[in-house]
Amino acid sequence: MTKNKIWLATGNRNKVKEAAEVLAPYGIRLEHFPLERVEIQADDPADIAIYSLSMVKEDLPICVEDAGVSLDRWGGFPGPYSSYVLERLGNHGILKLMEGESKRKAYYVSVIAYRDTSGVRIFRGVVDGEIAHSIRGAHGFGYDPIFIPSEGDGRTFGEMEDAEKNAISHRARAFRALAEWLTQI
Ligand code: ITT
Repeated sequence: MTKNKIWLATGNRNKVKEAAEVLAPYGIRLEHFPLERVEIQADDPADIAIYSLSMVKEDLPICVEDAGVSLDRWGGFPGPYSSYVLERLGNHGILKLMEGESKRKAYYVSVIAYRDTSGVRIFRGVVDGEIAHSIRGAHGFGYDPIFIPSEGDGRTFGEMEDAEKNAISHRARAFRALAEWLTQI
């Protein structure tokens, strides 16, 4: 059941761009399905993604991705509240709350809920890192200018080209897992 075209339902074009670049080498084309997601409140991003996916009634091979950043020092917050926190505080506000804090470990999580005629499947990706002391870089989106991946060279995702972020990002890992599953069956 190899698929060479799938849809990503999202209101965020950056996600589509990043995911499309990851899927292309597998011969899978990604189409944008514009959707302003209504997000339920849940601890597990898989539950949030599955709910959003259930709102899409079209009979297409389609997925929803729920992502977020979690800070160890804050017990995993904001996690599923990442959009809300970014909207209300912005990266400046987060840095202000983190002022003087030496424990800055964080991780990004991406969870994809994918549906086709065989049902719904979940794919996950994680990238570890830490919160920077200042906002750096104009690439990427969201939390990227304050997130320094552990596997990098000290730059934030905001300071990296798309391809560099895609080599190690949570989203790339989740979409590679999806692509491997799609091309193996
Ligand atoms: P959709 O819900 O429409 O897919 P969104 O941007 O709201 O788009 P999420 O709910 O998955 O997506 O993301 C939660 C927040 O985390 C949101 O503020 C994003 O900007 C941020 N975020 C997600 N992935 C990110 C990434 O790779 N880099 C930086 N910030 C990210």
